[in-house]
Amino acid sequence: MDDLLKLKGKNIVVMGVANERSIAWGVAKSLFSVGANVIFTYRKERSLVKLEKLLNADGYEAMIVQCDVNEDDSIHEAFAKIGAGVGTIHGVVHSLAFAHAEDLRNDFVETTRSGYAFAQDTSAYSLIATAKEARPFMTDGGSIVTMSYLGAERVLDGYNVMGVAKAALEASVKYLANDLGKENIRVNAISAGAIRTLSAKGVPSFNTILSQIEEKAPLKRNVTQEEVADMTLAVLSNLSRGVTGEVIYVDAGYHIMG
Ligand code: NAP
Ligand code: 1JT
Repeated sequence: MDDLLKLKGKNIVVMGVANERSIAWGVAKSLFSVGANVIFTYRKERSLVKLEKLLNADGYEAMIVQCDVNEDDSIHEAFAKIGAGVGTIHGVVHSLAFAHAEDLRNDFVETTRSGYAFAQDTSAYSLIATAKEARPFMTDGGSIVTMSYLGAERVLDGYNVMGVAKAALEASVKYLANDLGKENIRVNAISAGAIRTLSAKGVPSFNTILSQIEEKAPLKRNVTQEEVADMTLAVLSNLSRGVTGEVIYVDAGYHIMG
């Protein structure tokens, strides 16, 4: 299996571990299990502390670099450090998003100019900036994967400005895939089902969302961090070498329902 994946010893950058529930941590665990060399980026010091604890507990070693995707210099410096450390980057997992709480609480029509710009900057533009900085080190080709959500294409109560940012993110995946395809760099999104992570914590209706999915999804359940992580592994791996510009759903089939 490891031979089919061709991820052993590959340098994969994972962005967006805040704690053990983060989708990015699930991806990192799957990557460690197939012998990849994982490089982490984090923003808050609190995330660094959590990440170091998680790595120590499982006996993993990894390079860790700070990166605030709201700052061009921070992204540039992070990838310069990673490039200097590992030489070639084979994959990037962009697993981060942010919006102001009031923009998820209020009606969408109340979205402010600054709240809109902030959600777009953090959650969609950050993929473009990341791809631009990773590209010089992706000299063997590779795979860039981001995390999206169904709110990109359907109106889901409360997702609001994040839905519009995810729509921009999914469109950016296609434009990036077109630009970078000639360098054999693939760019895809995973549209994950709802998972109780730190991001979901501030969402008051999250329990209702999870039970609606359980009732309606073809698989009659919600998805797990591990299921999203394993599909991410497939998209990073040689098994998906013919796939780019795609949005792949890991949502127990929920999105097909009317
Ligand atoms: P999470 O654990 O809260 O992860 C979100 C990450 O975003 C955190 O590590 C956070 O880092 C990072 N982040 C936010 N602003 C940043 C910035 N300016 N610079 C760098 N990092 C920043 O939640 P998650 O659910 O795993 O989210 C990961 C991705 O999955 C997001 O794109 C989310 O939209 C997507 N997704 C989640 C679900 C779900 O139901 N959970 C469903 C579909 C898609 P700090 O804490 O250090 O700031
Ligand atoms: C953010 C938050 C990005 C929550 C997110 C997210 N991507 C997925 N979720 C979980 C979620 C949230 C809502 C929802 C369904 C799933 C919160 C902080 C900003 C970034 O409603 C249908 C609101």
